[in-house]
Amino acid sequence: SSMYNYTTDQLQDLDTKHYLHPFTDHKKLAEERSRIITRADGIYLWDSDGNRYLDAMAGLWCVNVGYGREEIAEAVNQQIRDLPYYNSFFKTAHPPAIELSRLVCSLAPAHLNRVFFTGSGSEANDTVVRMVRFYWSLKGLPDKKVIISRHNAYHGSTVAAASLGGMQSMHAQGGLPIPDIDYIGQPYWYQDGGDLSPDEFGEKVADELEQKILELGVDNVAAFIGEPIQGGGGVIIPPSTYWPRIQSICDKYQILLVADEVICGFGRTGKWFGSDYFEFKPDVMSIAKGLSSGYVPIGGVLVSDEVASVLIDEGGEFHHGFTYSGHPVAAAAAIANLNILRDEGLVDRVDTETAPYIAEKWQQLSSHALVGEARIVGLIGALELVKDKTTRQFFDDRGAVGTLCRDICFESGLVMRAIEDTMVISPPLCITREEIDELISLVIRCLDQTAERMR
Ligand code: PXG
Repeated sequence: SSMYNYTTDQLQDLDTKHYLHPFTDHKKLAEERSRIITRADGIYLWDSDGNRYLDAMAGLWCVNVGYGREEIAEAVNQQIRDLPYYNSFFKTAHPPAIELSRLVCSLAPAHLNRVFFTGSGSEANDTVVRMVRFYWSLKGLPDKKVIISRHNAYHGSTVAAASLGGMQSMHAQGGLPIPDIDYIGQPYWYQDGGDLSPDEFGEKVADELEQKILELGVDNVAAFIGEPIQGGGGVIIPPSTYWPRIQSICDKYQILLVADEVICGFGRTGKWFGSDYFEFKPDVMSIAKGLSSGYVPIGGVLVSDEVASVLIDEGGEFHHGFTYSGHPVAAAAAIANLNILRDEGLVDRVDTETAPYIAEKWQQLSSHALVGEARIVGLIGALELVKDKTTRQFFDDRGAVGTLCRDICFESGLVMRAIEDTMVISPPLCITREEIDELISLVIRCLDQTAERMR
């Protein structure tokens, strides 16, 4: 970007010299060099050489309203002028944090009426760990500490959030998980379902929660946490039997049900929240990403009236908070963003128009030789690239074909993420039918080229 007065080459050199990237092998990156993104509009990105990309990932599953919304720029600009920073510690507050809490609670399920703000989804999940344990200690049950999560879940990268996550590669670095986190299987029918039907498999993996509670002893279990649809794990869309069964097990043993709505929240599924889509009732909900469409970092934790009443009536001070909890500029961005989502009816439009439109075309991709399964809900979808479609057998060198396909996508002007050999999309919710047509034809072209280059 001209603002920085560097050539692409210079930027890539400086990048290699100084910038440590998230989740990156820097030795490899130094050889391949970074793609420098300089601007964006709607669903498109441009790099420093002027190449255009259709961003089918909405950044990192977050730019729900699309790029370039003036209303958010204006709101942020005005807020920086009025009050760029103040905190909510020590009996203070400010209009943007208050208005955002009202607005978020008005959009959330009716029984969730209080929200704690953080700077990210990871901080939200760290907050969840402390909050649910505090909740049970206030109820006189301090042994109820274990939070049950799922293998291959992604809940963030801070110490507690990475512990909640079920990624072995993350646990291996830095001595995680922290104590009192446990895991059950994930509802990944395509990989793990064997001969069971998806619905049978959904019940079977949900029942692992009951077995785990009995194994640990219900007196030791605080909560279950899950993403309504696992995003980073590969867009794992659970069978329809899964969430009702999880809900009934949480009810039966009276443990808290935590929905990590960081990806599914704010319209991704065509409903405001993933728990609305799957019709379950979380006691606690973590949010981030679509809350501000990623324009400015912000996350949060919503709690039910029941949880709030215990924390507030019995809790005294909760020794927890961030300098940037309820940051006024982030709050102003989030308010402008949520007003766009609501006033333009973007969530309904996904539900009634664009999701059905893309779903039909997405399903047709399963006839491609490489594609074992095409699945999609709302505007979050996946393609399983496999060696044998009839036996659901993955490639031996798992991940290689996905990486090849992702690189071909980039070369072709399409951003799709590869999670091993699962190609995923999560485009901005403002995507139009014409843009969906373009997305689908790019995907087909990239699949064809991937198949060709594998030969
Ligand atoms: N929960 C979920 C469900 C997430 O997807 C987080 C928590 C953590 O949020 P922060 O704001 O701390 O990053 C996330 C983040 C990917 C990928 O494509 C996904 C995320 C982040 C980075 C990469 O696998 N999701």
